[in-house]
Amino acid sequence: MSKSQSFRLPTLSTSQALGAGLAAGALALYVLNRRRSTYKRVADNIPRVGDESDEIVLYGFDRMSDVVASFSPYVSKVEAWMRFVGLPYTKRLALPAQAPRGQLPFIQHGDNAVPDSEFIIKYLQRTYPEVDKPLSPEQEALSVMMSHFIEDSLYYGLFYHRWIHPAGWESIKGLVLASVPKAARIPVRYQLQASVRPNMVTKLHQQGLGRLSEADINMLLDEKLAALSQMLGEKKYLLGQEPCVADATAFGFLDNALASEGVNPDLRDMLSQYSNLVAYTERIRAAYFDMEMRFETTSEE
Ligand SMILES: N[C@@H](CCC(=O)N[C@@H](CS)C(=O)NCC(=O)O)C(=O)O
Repeated sequence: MSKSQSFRLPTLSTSQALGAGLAAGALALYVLNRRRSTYKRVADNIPRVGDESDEIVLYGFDRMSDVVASFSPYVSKVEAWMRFVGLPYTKRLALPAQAPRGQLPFIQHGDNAVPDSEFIIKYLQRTYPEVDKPLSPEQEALSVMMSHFIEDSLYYGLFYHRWIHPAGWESIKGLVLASVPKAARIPVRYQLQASVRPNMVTKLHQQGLGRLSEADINMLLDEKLAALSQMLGEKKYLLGQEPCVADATAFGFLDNALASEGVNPDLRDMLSQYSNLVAYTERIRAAYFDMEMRFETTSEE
């Protein structure tokens, strides 16, 4: 065969090339979407109100160490709020896969399973309207804004130090492994390494913070801690003498971050500069978490 007769790719017209490109793109999108279809929108509404005679059972992670309410700041938030208003509950240990929408916390109240800290608190406020002290419309607005500032913004700086920063990751991994039975450590270690950590990295990347340098992440985090510290000032709670939902949120996240273990020391140093936030967290812990009698923790069904 002479060189001039050797195999040559057939040439495509511009419209054929465009069509083939579009078809390949559509196929790639279809395959990617199928692979990422873990996101499920649930059609049913979360229950809004229950029967006040039912027992409240809170499902969440266990305590992270002897001083911290839970591995999950959202679980601590719900626990703190129920303790602020004096609602007795039983806490049972659970994993996210057991939750109605795959996340902890959730409560079981009679026939109602209620997920998501925000929905749980609203549901309990409606079911037990007498327990919570009413706030003025302006205070209510401030409480909503501060809660979301903490959960949706400040949280991601803390998240970086817990899950992404190498020192934080080593500590949290050790704590998680120490909290599971010995026989489960090898599969849990594998799960942490192969799935949990990569998911955390992706989550922070998609949120945006994961694309910044550590110095930039710390600068933003420090600014937010300073803002929260200013909002608290010398007051007992964020809105004055009585704790509100925003205090439950602040406690959940600060307590989790101030844990003596499982925390990157750089973060603890940053937090310790805000002495009013540290004292506030310790005050809430002492006032509401040092008594266990009415708040039974059990891992049994
Ligand atoms: N918006 C939810 C967030 C709860 C949440 O992120 N829970 C985490 C534990 S801290 C979880 O269960 N994650 C498992 C997952 O998302 O797969 C709430 O306020 O309760």
